[in-house]
Amino acid sequence: MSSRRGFLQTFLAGAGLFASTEVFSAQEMNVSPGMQGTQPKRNRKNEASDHAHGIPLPVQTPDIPDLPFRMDGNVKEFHLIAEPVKQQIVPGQVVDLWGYNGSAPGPTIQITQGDRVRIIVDNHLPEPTAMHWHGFEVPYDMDGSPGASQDPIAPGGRFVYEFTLNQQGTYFYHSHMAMQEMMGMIGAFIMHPRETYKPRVAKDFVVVMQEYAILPNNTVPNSMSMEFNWLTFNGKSGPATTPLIVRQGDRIRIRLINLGMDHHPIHLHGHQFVITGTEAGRQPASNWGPQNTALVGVAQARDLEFEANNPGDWMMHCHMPHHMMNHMSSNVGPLSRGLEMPHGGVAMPDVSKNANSVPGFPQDALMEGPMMAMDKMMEKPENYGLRPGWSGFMAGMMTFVRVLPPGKYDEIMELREKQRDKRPASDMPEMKDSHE
Ligand SMILES: [Cu+2]
Repeated sequence: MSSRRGFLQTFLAGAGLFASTEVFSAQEMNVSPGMQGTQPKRNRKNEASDHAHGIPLPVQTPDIPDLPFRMDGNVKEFHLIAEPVKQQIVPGQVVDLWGYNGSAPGPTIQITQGDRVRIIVDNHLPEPTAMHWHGFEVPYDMDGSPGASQDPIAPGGRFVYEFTLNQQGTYFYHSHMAMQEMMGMIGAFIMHPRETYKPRVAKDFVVVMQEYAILPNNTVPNSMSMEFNWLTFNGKSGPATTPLIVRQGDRIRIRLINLGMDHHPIHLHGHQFVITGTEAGRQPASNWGPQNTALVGVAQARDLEFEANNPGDWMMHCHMPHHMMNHMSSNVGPLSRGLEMPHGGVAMPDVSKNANSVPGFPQDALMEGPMMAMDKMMEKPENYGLRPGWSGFMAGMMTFVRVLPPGKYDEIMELREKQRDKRPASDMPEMKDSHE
């Protein structure tokens, strides 16, 4: 009966008729209590309404849902389930990760400074876990350090965390079992300030960075590896990352979060930005110097802000060369010359006749370019109007910040609205837009 209620609620939400802040816990969403790693049926309605109360401008996490909550008196109650997930990184590449509530990274949590928060954590993994609240000033017994502040949560077990949060900024939660981190177990935890930051921004985005080493014909990351071949923004690699859509002239915030083995220098084309916050919250304006590349170290966060005054489909990407590729393998060198493409195409029609006699060839010829383009498969409102063939040149930690003149911006927003009505709520990507 609860699942029917959930369906009805989803349906009504999709039709824009459901305005209550009450939402369903994962349990009410018909989650299997077993440990088979089944994903909860996600209640992916437009989460923006959940946050209308008390959060003037909720963040958007492209490709990742928000975690719903319910109010229990004055306590905001969330429910996280640690579990194996099947994550589609790009079309055709579904991998076995560990995450929360069906995704890796897990859903984004949003609260307001001063909130009393309860987070029920269920462990549906086959081994113990513990949830750490990274950088939170909470009582010691709520810290989630296994063996120190608490016993690990046994398989099938539960731990209920509860605390009052007086901080503000870009935070995250993650498993405090090291190898589980490398399987995907992190999620964004945004603490909105009591008083809105100034200058105000029109849009606020979250991008979580992760990396996996997955050998050909495998679906499970090798968590011991130091060489990664799948690099993701919010669980997707280019060209499957969903662009950030912004209106020309608006001030924009992008919150970058990194948990992995590598540091990521994130570069934005066409704009200078300032870093207004770190993993420890808002920084004083006296620290804000102009930059166009933010080095986000392991376990760090950086908030970027900029005036989106330069129209274009600007790339935003990690600048580590190996982090701008998909499925990187050793295909540089003589062995790869003249190989047939795996999807049946003829290799490299667009290289020079004497290519094979040039030392160092091939480098990017096999990995990038028109032959690798899959624009058609990437069709979604956010990609509408990109230059034909664009998808052949996006890989790894790459996305677009599309700074659009008002007319074009409105067009894409309309497309998103239409698609929101059409698609079943269960496979709707995050489509909320709080600008309007
Ligand atoms: Cu990187």
